Amino acid sequence: TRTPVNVTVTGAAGQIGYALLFRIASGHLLGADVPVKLRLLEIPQGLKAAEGTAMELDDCAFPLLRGIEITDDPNVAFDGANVALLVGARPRTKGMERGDLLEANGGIFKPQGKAINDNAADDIKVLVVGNPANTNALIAQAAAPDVPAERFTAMTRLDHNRAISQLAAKTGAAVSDIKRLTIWGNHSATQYPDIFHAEIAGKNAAEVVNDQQWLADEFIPTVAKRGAAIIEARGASSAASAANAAIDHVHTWVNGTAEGDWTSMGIPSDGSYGVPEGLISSFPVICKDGGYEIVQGLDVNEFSRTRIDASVAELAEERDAVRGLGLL
Ligand code: NAX
Repeated sequence: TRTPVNVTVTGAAGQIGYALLFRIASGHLLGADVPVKLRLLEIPQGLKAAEGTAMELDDCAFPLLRGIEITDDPNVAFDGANVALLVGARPRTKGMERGDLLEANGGIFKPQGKAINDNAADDIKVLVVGNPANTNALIAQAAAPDVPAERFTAMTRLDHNRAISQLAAKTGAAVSDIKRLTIWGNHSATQYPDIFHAEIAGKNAAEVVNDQQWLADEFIPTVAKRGAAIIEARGASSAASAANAAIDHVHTWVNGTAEGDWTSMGIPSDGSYGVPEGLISSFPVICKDGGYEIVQGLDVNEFSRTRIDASVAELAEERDAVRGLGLL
């Protein structure tokens, strides 16, 4: 029998946490044969609700769930962690400037990065979901000098999945026929969903679509502003789809991308495609044997170059702002 994998979830009492924990416990994160132990990190005000969620997890009698621990201490939460899903973050509230938002989140992700550095297992894999996800991941990564930088990743898989769904709807293709889509840059309104290398049932997606105006005026803004559209319709931000994307991200990282396909992950740049080294930016990646590699050699056309550069410039600005706040 396998030793359980320790999975830490922060913001466990939040709405994404509620959609996420049951799928982790039922085996969707790591695999149907992998037992898990859950560690839930919350702030003191969230502990009681997290306990309620833990009671419900117990009531599911999940065969793979080998324990649940709830704490407000990051050192306890990340002790021996193999996978960490950093979901809890400080949302932007009325009157808050961007600098205030980055500072408030620095106050969360810097100590969590240090706690991961000091306590996590050697094979720790970190996914940051809490926004601004790329820059929060950068702050946590910088606070964890003993952990290889590439273990810190930010979630753009929801954007990736949204883009696949929009492309399928436009072309009438099955979702499962769409491969090699890429999200570049920041998980923000500047992100660039790229279909020029994507395939639909083996044919080039941009050629199948053959409609540059739809691409520029509908597809890209629809994907980039989908979060706001969900809030408008639902009265609350994306939760189940975000949890689903977090599951997909880690499952792919651990178990690999399918042959002939790739995925999108926010990862520390190695300088590929002109993205400054160290920025946590979304790239096309192939996952294999528990690691990942950036897909190399893609031809980036003018249309794509402008958009990738704009999103990467925003990431560099965010990095400079948090550096100015002493968070890096
Ligand atoms: P909620 O406000 O429902 O839940 C957040 C939870 O985090 C709360 O229970 C809160 O008590 C807890 N928390 C706050 N600070 C904490 C800390 N220091 N340690 C541990 N827990 C802490 O938000 P929810 O809807 O679950 O969203 C969570 C985050 O995901 C937000 O930052 C949101 O912006 C972000 N999202 C990111 C997405 C992505 O694609 N990367 C998409 C969905 C989502 O918007």
